[in-house]
Amino acid sequence: MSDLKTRFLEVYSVLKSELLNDPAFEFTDDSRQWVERMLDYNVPGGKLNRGLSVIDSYKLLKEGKELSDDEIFLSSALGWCIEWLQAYFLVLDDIMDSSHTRRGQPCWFRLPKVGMIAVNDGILLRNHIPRILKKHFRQKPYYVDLLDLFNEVEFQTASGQMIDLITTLVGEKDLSKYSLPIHRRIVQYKTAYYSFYLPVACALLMSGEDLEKHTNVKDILIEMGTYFQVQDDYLDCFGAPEVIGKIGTDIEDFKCSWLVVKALELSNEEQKKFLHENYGKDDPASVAKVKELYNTLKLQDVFAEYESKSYDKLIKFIEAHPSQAVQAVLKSFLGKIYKREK
Ligand code: DMA
Ligand code: MG
Ligand code: MG
Ligand code: MG
Repeated sequence: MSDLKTRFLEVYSVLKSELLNDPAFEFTDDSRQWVERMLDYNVPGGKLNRGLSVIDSYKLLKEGKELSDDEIFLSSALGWCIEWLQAYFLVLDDIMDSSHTRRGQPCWFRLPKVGMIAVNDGILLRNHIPRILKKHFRQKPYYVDLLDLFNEVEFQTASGQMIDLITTLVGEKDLSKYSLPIHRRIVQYKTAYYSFYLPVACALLMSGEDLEKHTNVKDILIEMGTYFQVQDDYLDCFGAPEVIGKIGTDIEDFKCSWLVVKALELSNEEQKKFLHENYGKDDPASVAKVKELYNTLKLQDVFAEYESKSYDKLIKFIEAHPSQAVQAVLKSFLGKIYKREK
């Protein structure tokens, strides 16, 4: 494991133990154990890309200068706030998407002892973020901006989740309303802001930058986040569950996935009818039929082409940016996700 990742994980232990001894609540042994198990189950088990990229980005913004212990701790703490935000959204997302597994284990709400307590655990995860920020950033000149940033991005993400969910309303299942612009709107809000803009924005604030001056960086990151969620949609169907750690449910859930939008674009009338008949049904035979059509339409090739085109487009965008340090941040981010399999 890289040194930075080891340090990052050490910061998790520190933050966890602070939260488990938060004087604002009188913990009992039972409640402390519950929160500890809930955190360990939901917060650190992912790829940690979002969290680690705060430290990476901060380092690149400092033009490679060695970071002090304090700077490593603070950028890691911000990274963990994003991982906490992600854990909060995922715990609730898995309930709403009726998912079964996440990060190679059953979804939290699927554990017999947990069930709908997971809803409150999600709320608790969300509440831990301002606790962490207050403890470690209260005296910083950028504290208010940090709080504001997390609030803005959370609002955008929750709104994205809302449009993701209301497009699939039972009783109004109508594939003909699905299109690329609708897909784009959903994924920008539900994924791109918190996964791509937020880590870099945290690093910029820590470096003393004014976020208002970096709208072009934001635009590039939103574009990158859109590409990332198209990959997620692709992997939901074509990824290996043992590699991505989750079993796809987009077809069953009638999601406005990039794949179904492309399938609709490429289908003839007969294939469209077939898709209307089988998409959004929670039975394995219908799911298999949809996947069969995806194969007939060669969606894997269509995706491969989209992927390389997106990459070229993003590189061009990035290279048009005036700052070499910012270019390095963005390229490092893109390098981590290009052709990802998980
Ligand atoms: C999830 O989109 C977005 C958020 C904000 C959690 P998704 O349901 O496609 O994610 P996953 O495939 O990981 O369940
Ligand atoms: Mg989901
Ligand atoms: Mg979802
Ligand atoms: Mg998905």
